[in-house]
Formats: sequence, structure tokens, C-alpha cells
Amino acid sequence: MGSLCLVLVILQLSWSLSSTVAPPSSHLCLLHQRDALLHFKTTISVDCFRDSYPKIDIESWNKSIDCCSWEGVECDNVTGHVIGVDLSHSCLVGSLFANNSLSQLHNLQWLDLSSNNLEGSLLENTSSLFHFHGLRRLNLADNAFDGAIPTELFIQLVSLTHLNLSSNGFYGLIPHNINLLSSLVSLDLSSYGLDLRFDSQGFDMLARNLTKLRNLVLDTVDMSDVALTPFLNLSSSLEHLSLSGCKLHGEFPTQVFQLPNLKVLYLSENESLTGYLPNTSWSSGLELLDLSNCGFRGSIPASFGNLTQIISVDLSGNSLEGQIPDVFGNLRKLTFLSFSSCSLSGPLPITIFNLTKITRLDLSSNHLEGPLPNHVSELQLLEELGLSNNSISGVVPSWLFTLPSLPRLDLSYNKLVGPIDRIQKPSSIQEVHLRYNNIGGPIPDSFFDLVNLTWLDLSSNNLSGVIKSDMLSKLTSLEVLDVSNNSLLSLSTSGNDVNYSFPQLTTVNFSGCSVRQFPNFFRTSNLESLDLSNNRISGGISKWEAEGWEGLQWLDLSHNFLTALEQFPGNNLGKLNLHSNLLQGPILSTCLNPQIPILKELEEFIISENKLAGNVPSSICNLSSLALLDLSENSLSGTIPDCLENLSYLQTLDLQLNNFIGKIPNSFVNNSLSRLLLNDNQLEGLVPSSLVYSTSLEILNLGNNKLTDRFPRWIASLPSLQVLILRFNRFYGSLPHSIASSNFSALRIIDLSANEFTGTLSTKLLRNLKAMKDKPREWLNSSYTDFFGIVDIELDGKIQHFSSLGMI
Ligand SMILES: *[C@@H]1O[C@H](CO)[C@@H](O)[C@H](O)[C@H]1NC(C)=O
Ligand SMILES: *[C@@H]1O[C@H](CO)[C@@H](O)[C@H](O)[C@H]1NC(C)=O
Ligand SMILES: *[C@@H]1O[C@H](CO)[C@@H](O)[C@H](O)[C@H]1NC(C)=O
Ligand SMILES: *[C@@H]1O[C@H](CO)[C@@H](O)[C@H](O)[C@H]1NC(C)=O
Ligand SMILES: *[C@@H]1O[C@H](CO)[C@@H](O)[C@H](O)[C@H]1NC(C)=O
Ligand SMILES: *[C@@H]1O[C@H](CO)[C@@H](O)[C@H](O)[C@H]1NC(C)=O
Ligand SMILES: *[C@@H]1O[C@H](CO)[C@@H](O)[C@H](O)[C@H]1NC(C)=O
Ligand SMILES: *[C@@H]1O[C@H](CO)[C@@H](O)[C@H](O)[C@H]1NC(C)=O
Ligand SMILES: *[C@@H]1O[C@H](CO)[C@@H](O)[C@H](O)[C@H]1NC(C)=O
Ligand SMILES: *[C@@H]1O[C@H](CO)[C@@H](O)[C@H](O)[C@H]1NC(C)=O
Ligand SMILES: *[C@@H]1O[C@H](CO)[C@@H](O)[C@H](O)[C@H]1NC(C)=O
Ligand SMILES: CC(=O)N[C@H]1CO[C@H](CO)[C@@H](O)[C@@H]1O
Repeated sequence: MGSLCLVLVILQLSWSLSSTVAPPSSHLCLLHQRDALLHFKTTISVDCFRDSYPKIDIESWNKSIDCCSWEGVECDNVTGHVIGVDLSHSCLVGSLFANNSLSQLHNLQWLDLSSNNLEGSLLENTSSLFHFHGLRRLNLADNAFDGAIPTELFIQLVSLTHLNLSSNGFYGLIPHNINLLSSLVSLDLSSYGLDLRFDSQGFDMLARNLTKLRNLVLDTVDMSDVALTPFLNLSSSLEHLSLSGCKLHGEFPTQVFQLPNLKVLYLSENESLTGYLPNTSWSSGLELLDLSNCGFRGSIPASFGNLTQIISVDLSGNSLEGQIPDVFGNLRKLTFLSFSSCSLSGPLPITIFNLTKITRLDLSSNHLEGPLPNHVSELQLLEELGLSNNSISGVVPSWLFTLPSLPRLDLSYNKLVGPIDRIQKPSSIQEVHLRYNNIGGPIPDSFFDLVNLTWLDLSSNNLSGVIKSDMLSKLTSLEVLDVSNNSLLSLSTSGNDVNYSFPQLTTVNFSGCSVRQFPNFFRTSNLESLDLSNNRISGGISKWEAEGWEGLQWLDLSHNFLTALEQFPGNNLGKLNLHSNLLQGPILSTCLNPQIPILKELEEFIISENKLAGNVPSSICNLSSLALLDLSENSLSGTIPDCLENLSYLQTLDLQLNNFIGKIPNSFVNNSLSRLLLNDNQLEGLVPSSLVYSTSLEILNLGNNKLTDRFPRWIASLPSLQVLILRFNRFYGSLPHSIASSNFSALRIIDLSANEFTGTLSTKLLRNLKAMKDKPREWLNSSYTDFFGIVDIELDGKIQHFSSLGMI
């Protein structure tokens, strides 16, 4: 009974409603308008990219169906006139011709052709569109229209309320008579690349005349000529102002933040735009604020805490300073907050840690100090947390490792001391970065419970104790372990360590710790990179220890106390650094024994500053991938093997400070060689003429040998040569005149001292050393200063001083 009553009431209600409006006619659509639409359909085609489909399917427009019920078409319910056409995102391809049939839709109020692939100049091809006197919304965004925006456009479209020409190829000045569009509510002229331009007068008029504007979007429109005072005249109805990357400069009027209806303010990427945040009366409805990478100054005012509607704030990359006011308690809608890369100081605002909806919080790269709160139960949605590069002190609280949505924690470059408390319910966090803090004591066990860790970086702290493989045993997903520069931390060497393997581990960095022995564990893993440099590893590496390591590509054992090496570890090494150890005897002959599989992949081999003796075996030339061979500062003797031409990728050959004798082999045929350092040996004979082919040669140091030769005239033709040292040899004769006229185009250092050169020194030669004069600073920072100190030019007893050499 009750439900029957209800049905009756509804029937009556709907009858009385429909009786007040005219009943819909069976054919609303006017035939000539239908034909105009169908004709338009024939002038364009539909072509979607893979995986996309049209929002409006223009193909479904069908003559036998009333055009007012076609997708994307809207008619006036009473007159049947087509008043709206929405063909946005509909995969339209083609040109809009000037004689476009859409122009016959005289009553059109809105037209949306955005996000298609239409092309041609708006000026030429669509001018007929501008004759719609009744047009209120025009959206041609995201097409390929280009050309200047036609002046007539705005004369015709005086009723326009919504104009969207964004993301096309328009260029040039925005016509002043845009200000005729005094009904405009929404204007979007954003472009890709500063091709459209507002002049100061044009924008001034816009601000005064378009009093109904609610949306003004001008991203990457060039506004470098626009003064900022007209912003004071912007309509108080403004809700959305977006001026990213507009080259604005000057002081932004604080009043804009106070426009009563403002909800969205984007001013990012205007480096020269300065200004201050308002102390009072922010627009209370502000939801989105992005001022990133501008020049805003002053402090963040306490009134910030009144922005209760705020959802997203990005103030990163400004010159804001002072404390962050602790006023986030009422900002319950905030999901994104970035204050990174400012100059903010003082304690961390505690109320920030009470934000329940926040997903991204970035306070990195400031001067924030003091401890993190001990207990935090909010932040459950946090996906990104940036606190690195501050002066945060105290312990690393365990709640950071329980946040369910946080994949990565970066607290690097702070003053945290640890330890980390026990973690009650570890999250699935994947990356923990704590480099450059003051965390002391043993590595807290709690880290080893973070079973989903892939990256653990504890480098540059004060950690001590011993890392054993069983500690890491739960971290089966670990890919990168970096504990470098913890000078009291060492690595267990016990035998049972071999039992664990780390299938994902590729990179281990123990540089600068207290490791005393080459480790057993990791050997069976798929390790690719192992850095044990700057440790206290002494004794030898046995053949047994050197086996395995099949995946190892990069091994750094430099700055240790190794005395012996039975075999190089791993067979697939790309880089091996044994610099500065105590390796003795003829290791090269043993380890490069032709019987042992040779390191075909080895690109960099550094064994300098050891106590190697004996000859260099010619089997070294089997290392055919070598780009860097550094045997310097040893006691190697014998001749330089005459097979270097096999090393066709060699870029640096450093044999300096040994006891090599005999002639320099005349077999430099590869043109990638850039550094050849043979100084401080006992080499005799001539400078090998094959070097003339080494067109990449930058440094040639043959100093302190017993070479007897004339000045090799072809040297001046080496186009890249920057450093030429022939000092302390037996070079004789005069410098060839021809070199004075050559350009020596790159040369910056030349040292011919302590030879037997004769004749006069041509000032023309020295005047030609052009490279010596430019960019001294850049050059001084380069690594050449590692090799050479003072350079003098001394010829025939006369020392020449040139001002351009002063900087050396
Ligand atoms: C148009 O609609 C009629 C009736 O529904 C149908 O028979 C005809 O195939 C349609 N034409 C096109 C081109 O879709
Ligand atoms: C026409 O009528 C439909 C349904 O009655 C309504 O949804 C639509 O908004 C009306 N359109 C106009 C322009 O009045
Ligand atoms: C419009 O112009 C194009 C090219 O200028 C022409 O091919 C086409 O027939 C014209 N259409 C109408 C309806 O006049
Ligand atoms: C319109 O654009 C097309 C293609 O970009 C071009 O060929 C044509 O000449 C243009 N002008 C007119 C008036 O249609
Ligand atoms: C302009 O159109 C584009 C594409 O349809 C859209 O993304 C953008 O939000 C529009 N601009 C305004 C201010 O509505
Ligand atoms: C401002 O708009 C009015 C119409 O509302 C128009 O008459 C006037 O010319 C416009 N001023 C400018 C500078 O365009
Ligand atoms: C523009 O702003 C200035 C400064 O606030 C004011 O003096 C002037 O009257 C305003 N002009 C208009 C047209 O609103
Ligand atoms: C806000 O107040 C501070 C301190 O009283 C003052 O230095 C600053 O100029 C004020 N900022 C604005 C925009 O009024
Ligand atoms: C926040 O707004 C209230 C009321 O509008 C006002 O009384 C208070 O002074 C404001 N607080 C700040 C810090 O501006
Ligand atoms: C955090 O919020 C809770 C309730 O939501 C409140 O009791 C507590 O005082 C707040 N803490 C801070 C520091 O604002
Ligand atoms: C670790 O990741 C696996 C999936 O990769 C997941 O099943 C597991 O729950 C995660 N562990 C924790 C403690 O979240
Ligand atoms: C992205 C962008 O356009 N940034 C501009 C911000 O403002 C400065 C100075 O006005 C320009 O140099 C940048 O190109």
C-alpha cells in the first residue's frame, strides 16, 4: 500500500515537470546543420596511436540518427540549434580548412578541438571559426596549429567566456585586442617554448579589462617585458593563476596571494622573480601553491598555518630563510610539501610529523637542526621523504623504518649519531641512505631485519666492529652495500662465511675501513664491483682466494699492504687497481703467465707504487682490451716490450719512475693514445717517430732519460699535445725554424731544460703557444698538475720568462 502511494507520487511529479517544458520533438536537429557536421567529418580522418581510442567516435555520426544525439554534439533543447561541439581527444588528423563547414553552425557557443593532431596556421586555416558571434568557449588546445594569433580572432569572438589555445605552435606577440574579450572567464595560452609573448601594455590591459577571469594559464609565455604592478589589478574573481617558466622578473606583489578566491597559484621556474610570502590574509581557499625555483625571500610566515584547504605546496629552490613555523596542525588536506633547497634553519617543525594525508615530504638541502621526533604514528601514506643535507642530530628513530609506504629513506649529510633502536615491525623499505653522518658503534642489528633492502649506504660515518656474513644473511635482496669510510669497521675472515651467498649483491664498497684480509665471502655471489681500497689488507692473495669471483668486473685494492699475489682474482675483470701496495718481485711474469686464462676484458690495470722488479713479459700485450696501463713507480727493468701495437685501445701508458733500459719501441701505431709517460727511466736512443700517428696524444713526458736525438720536428704537428717534457736528456741541435711557424695549437707546458740544445730561441715560437694564454683556471684544475710542478723554459743557457707562463 505504502509503496503504491510512492509510485503515484512520483508519476504525478514527473508529469507536472514535463508539462512545464515543451515535449522533445522527434527531430530536433536542423538538417543544414546536420549536413555541415557530416561535411566536416569528411574533411578530417581518425587515426589513433596504438593503445589509444577516441573519446568521441566521430565515425558514429550517422545521417539516419538525430544529430542532436550524436556523441560530442549538443543542441539547444528548444530551438534545436547545435550549440556545442566537443571533439577533444578524438584522434582527429588533418587540416582545418578556411572554408570549414563548422562555420555554418551560427549558434555555436562552445567548440572543443583540443588534444588532436590538427595542423596548419590558425591565422589562415581557421579564420572562419572566428565568425561565431555566439561562441562562448573555444578550446583548440593541444593541436599543431601555428602562426601568429590573428588579431581578428578577438574582434569576432566578443561573447567568448572560455578560450584555450594551449599547446599549439603559435608564436609572436599576443594581440592587444584580446582585451575586447571582456566576458572571458578562462584563458589558457600556455605553450611549449616561450614562443608567444605578452608585452607590458597588453598584460596591463588584460589585468584591468578582463574582470571576470577565473582561470589564467600562461605557462611558458614569454613575459620578460611585463611589469609586475598590473598584477595588482587582476580580477578578484581569479581562482587559478599559472605562470610557470614565463621569465618573470622583479618583485611579485604580495597582494596576489591574498586574492579572495585564489585556489591555485603556480609561479615556478622564474628564477628572477623575487618577493615575500604574506604575513597575513592569505587567500583562505588556497589549495595548490607552486613557487619552486624562483627567488622568493624572507621567511615562511606563521599565517601559513591558516591555509586549511591547502593540498600541495612546493617552495623548493627559493631563498627562504629562518625557522619553519610549527603550524601544520590544521593543514589536514596536505598531501605534498616541499621546502627543499632553501636556506631554512632551526628545528624541525614537529606538527609536520602529524600530517595524516601527506605522501611526499621534502625538507632536504636546508640548515635544519635538532633531533627527529622519537615517536610518530602518522605519515602512514608517506611515499617520499627528503631530509638529507641538513644538520639533523640525535638518533635515527625506528619509526622511520616502519612507514608502510616508504620505499626509500635518505638521511645522508646530517649529524645523526645513532644508534638505531630496535624496529618493532619492519617495513618493506628498499633503500636506506645514511652516508655522511656521525653514526658510531657497531652496525645496529636492526638494519639486518629490513629483509627487503636492496641498497644500504652507511658510508662516511664512525661505525666500528666486524661485519660477518651471517649478519647479512637475511638481506637476500641486497644489491648494493656501501660502508666505505668507516675507519674502525672491518670484515670477518672466518671460514664459515663461505656458507652464505647473496644472489642479488652486485656492488660492495668497503673502501677506507679496517679490513685486514682479502675476504672469503662474496666470492660465490654475483658481485660485479668490490672496492677494498684504503684498508689494512696485508700479506698475500693465494691462488685459492683468487679463484671464484666470476662476475667481478671492478676490483680496487689500492692503498693496502699486500706483499704477494699468486693470481689476479677473477677472470672477467674490467678494472683492477693495485696502486700503492707492497707487492714485490716479478709478479707480472707470474700472474700474466700465458698458461693462466688471460684477462681479455681488462681495460684498466694499475699496479703503480709497488716494489715490482724484473722484466715486463710480452704476455702483457695479450691484455688486448687495455686502455690504461700504469706500472709506474716500481723497480721494473729490462726493455719495454716491443708488442705495444697489439694494445690498440691504449689511451694511457704510464711507465715512469722505473729502471727501463734500451730504446723506446717504435711501435706506437694507435691513434687513441693520449698520455705517454716514460720519464725517469734509463731509456736511450731516439724519440720513436711512430708517435706521429698518435693524433690524440695530450701528454708526452720523456724527461730524465738518456735520449739522444734532435728535436723531433713532427711533434709540433700533434694537434692535441698539451704537455711536452723533454728535460734532462741529451737532445741537441737547434730548434727547427719550421716549428716556430707551426701552431702547437694545444700546447700549455713545454720543458726542454737540461739538454744540449743550441742556437737562438725564436720568440715567434713562444708567441705561437696560444693555448697557454687562455683559460688558465680550467687548465690548472685539470690533472696535469698531478704530474708536473714548476716549468721553466731554458734554452742555450738563457731562461725566458713570458707573462703567459706566469700562471704555471
Ligand atoms: C546508421 O544507422 C542505421 C540505423 O541504425 C544503420 O542501419 C546504418 O548501418 C548506420 N550507418 C552507419 C554508417 O553506421
Ligand atoms: C537539454 O536537456 C538535457 C536533458 O533534459 C539536459 O541534460 C541538458 O543540460 C539540456 N541542455 C541545455 C543546453 O539546456
Ligand atoms: C574547401 O577548400 C578546399 C581546399 O581549398 C577544397 O578542396 C574544398 O572543396 C572546399 N570545400 C568547400 C565545402 O568549399
Ligand atoms: C591550411 O592548412 C593546410 C595544411 O597545413 C594548407 O595546405 C592550406 O593551404 C592552409 N590554408 C587554407 C586556406 O586552407
Ligand atoms: C585547455 O585544454 C587542455 C586540453 O584539453 C586542458 O588540459 C587544460 O586544462 C585546458 N585549460 C584550461 C584552463 O581549462
Ligand atoms: C575593455 O573592454 C571593453 C568592453 O567591455 C571595451 O570596450 C574596451 O575597449 C576594452 N578595453 C581595452 C583596452 O581593450
Ligand atoms: C589598478 O591598481 C592600481 C593600484 O592598486 C589602482 O590604483 C588602480 O585604480 C587599478 N586600476 C583598475 C582599473 O583597477
Ligand atoms: C612580514 O613580517 C616581517 C617581520 O615582521 C617583515 O620583516 C616582513 O617585511 C613582512 N612581510 C610582508 C610581506 O609584509
Ligand atoms: C589565522 O586566521 C585567524 C582568523 O582568520 C586570525 O585570527 C589569525 O590571526 C590568523 N593567524 C595567523 C598566524 O595569521
Ligand atoms: C597530533 O595529532 C593528535 C591527534 O590527531 C594530537 O592529539 C596530537 O597532539 C598532535 N600532535 C602534535 C605534535 O600536533
Ligand atoms: C618483502 O617483499 C616481498 C615481495 O617482494 C613481500 O612479499 C614481503 O611481504 C616483503 N616483506 C616485508 C617485511 O614487507
Ligand atoms: C623554465 C624557464 O623558462 N625558466 C626561466 C625562469 O626565469 C629565468 C630568468 O628570468 C629564465 O632564465 C629561465 O629560463
